[in-house]
Amino acid sequence: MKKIPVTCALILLGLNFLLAQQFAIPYGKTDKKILDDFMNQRLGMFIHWGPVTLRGTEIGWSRNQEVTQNDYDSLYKEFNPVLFNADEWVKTAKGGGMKYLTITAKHHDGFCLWPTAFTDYNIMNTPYHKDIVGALAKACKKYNIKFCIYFTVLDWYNAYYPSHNNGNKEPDPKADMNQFVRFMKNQLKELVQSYHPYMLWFDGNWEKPWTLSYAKEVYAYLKQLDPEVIINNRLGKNAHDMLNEESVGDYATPEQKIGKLNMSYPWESCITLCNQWAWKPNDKMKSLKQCIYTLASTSGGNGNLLLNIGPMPDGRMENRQVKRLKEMGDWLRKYGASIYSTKGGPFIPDSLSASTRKGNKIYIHLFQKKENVFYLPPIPGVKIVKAYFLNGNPITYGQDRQHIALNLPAILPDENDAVVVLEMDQNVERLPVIAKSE
Ligand code: JFZ
Repeated sequence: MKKIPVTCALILLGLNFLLAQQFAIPYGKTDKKILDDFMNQRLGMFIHWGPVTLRGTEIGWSRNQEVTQNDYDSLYKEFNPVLFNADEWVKTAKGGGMKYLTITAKHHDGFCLWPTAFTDYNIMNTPYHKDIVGALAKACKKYNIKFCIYFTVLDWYNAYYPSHNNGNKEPDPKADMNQFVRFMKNQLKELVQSYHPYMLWFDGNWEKPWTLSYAKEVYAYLKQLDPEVIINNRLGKNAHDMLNEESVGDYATPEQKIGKLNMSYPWESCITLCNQWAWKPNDKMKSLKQCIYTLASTSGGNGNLLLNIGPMPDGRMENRQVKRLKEMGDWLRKYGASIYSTKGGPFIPDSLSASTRKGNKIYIHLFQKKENVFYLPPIPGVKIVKAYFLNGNPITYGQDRQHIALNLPAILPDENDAVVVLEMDQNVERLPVIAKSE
């Protein structure tokens, strides 16, 4: 008789422990299902845009540097991107295989691309006089692309914010952070309620005036406005490429680098197609191979890629960049099964290859051929039952206790990333990660 309650208690204790394990990471409050869905998208388009493109210098950062503060802050009076066409941008994203789009509604320079009621420094006071954020939100809905908003915390233009320049050491005595946070919440409420973003991409969290307690306050405020909105980790104060107890937000944001393989929390690398975030004439552009390598390697590390485009001051995206995205889209239309809705691993990615997996399939992304045989470590207890290139070409293989060996053809069937499918004798999505010894 006594044994039953004890067993019950033990089971309950065990359950509790399991639950506690699962929810032990207090960084975000967004449903796991929503975040899993976000991570299935794998590729999004980042857009950095604003009046600064009239000078071709970096958004926010060139204020008071290459461009004088006065000049920078007056550029909006000339900003008239008459060739802006939201449908075109969104179609470009879609054709590039991108599943979501993130626009800089407000960057560090404080200029707002939507008709905010809380500052005059916005698109309605430019000669263009039309809501850019709204137009993009609408076009995204039309083409089934998830619409997301970039919003900076630090705002060097706003009088309430204590620093008015990059590197301002002395806080403005007239500034008032409590007022600023009120202003920020008002703007965020506007954005959430007018455009219903799928995700909010915060930034500019590193300056002193912004504290962890403000971050928690704003996170809670947003979750009360929309419990489903996804929020990146740049509200909190910890390093961008990490997610831990000190983070506020749902996923990590390594910048200008491919994130490390990580199966335990969501992450998204943000990387520019050219060098500058905002448009720069004749900026160096990444090759198609680099783009595909970057995408396959982020997927291989179990992360997303937010690939940035800087549109021109007249409202168009550069032809060569649009063409590059189209080429990525063409690759994805052939090989998308090895990217979308996959998990990273089980093998740790490197410069030669990355792997992704779904169900009983492992996709090996081969970026280059070094030797005639490509070796992988064996997977304990798991066997290959079939192998072929994703484009249909055959491949022969061997497997024993020491290794998996793929016999490569003279020339790989895709010069950017030839994908080999390994069909395994069981589901491999939860296999532990395996290090490759090079
Ligand atoms: C930030 C922005 O400043 C940048 O303009 C862009 O929007 C990117 C996506 O995010 O990048 C940073 C963040 C921090 C530093 C530099 C760039 N920093 O602390 O030097």
